[in-house]
Amino acid sequence: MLSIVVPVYNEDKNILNLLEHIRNNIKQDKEILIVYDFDEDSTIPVVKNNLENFNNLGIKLIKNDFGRGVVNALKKGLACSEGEAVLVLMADLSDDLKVVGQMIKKLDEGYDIICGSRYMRGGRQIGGGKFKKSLSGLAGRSLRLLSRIPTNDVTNNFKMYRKSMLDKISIESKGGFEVAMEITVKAYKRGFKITEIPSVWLDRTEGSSNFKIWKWVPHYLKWYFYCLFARRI
Ligand SMILES: Nc1nc2c(ncn2[C@@H]2O[C@H](COP(=O)(O)OP(=O)(O)O)[C@@H](O)[C@H]2O)c(=O)[nH]1
Ligand SMILES: [Mg+2]
Repeated sequence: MLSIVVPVYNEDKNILNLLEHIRNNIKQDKEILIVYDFDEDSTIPVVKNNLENFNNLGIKLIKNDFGRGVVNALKKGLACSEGEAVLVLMADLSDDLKVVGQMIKKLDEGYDIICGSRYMRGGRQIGGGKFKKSLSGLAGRSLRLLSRIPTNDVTNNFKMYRKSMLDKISIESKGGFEVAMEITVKAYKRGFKITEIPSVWLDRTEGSSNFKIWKWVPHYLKWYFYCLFARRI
């Protein structure tokens, strides 16, 4: 079974499109963990009122009780996943569901992390802040060259993880989306197999971004330097 983890913050305008998209593109046996921070989140009533339209998707609404913020929502979702593989997806339709089949194939070939990659040949990012895009592109490409980690896009959260590998990695991240980078660099240092698949990232058309670039840059830097200088174990 595939566990799909979707952190949500007031995604009432996007969530039904996402569920429709998942139904059309991911045929595998699955559960969808929609992780929200507080009971008033606008996503919740929309999901509840439409459950019968999506009754074979294994939808679970999960309250993040690890503390507010996307880092805790992601940790909660990963912890509650019951599948052999976990796919992290954003609710705002930014991720490229057409490549999920290829990701599963790579998992079957023995890879432990399959990174959706905007910064390899065939991958792209459309829209989104130019500064954030340049910074993550520079970080991803330079880290591959300098540390030989086998992905150009370590910061993308659109990744598939083998659950048995996740169970061996303790997550320390406290900022936000850097958790994907933490898991990937730690897995690399421990000798797990990592690969990437080109994917196209689209900026949201509904709702607004909650990405806190200045707050989170130091957290990303920590894992950047960890990847460069920590010993392989
Ligand atoms: N639970 C939870 N989800 C969040 C939070 N902030 C963002 N998200 C979700 O994370 C995903 C990506 O968020 P977004 O703000 O669009 O980030 P961006 O695409 O990098 O600009 C979406 O599914 C959001 O609903 C948060 O504080 N808590
Ligand atoms: Mg977004």
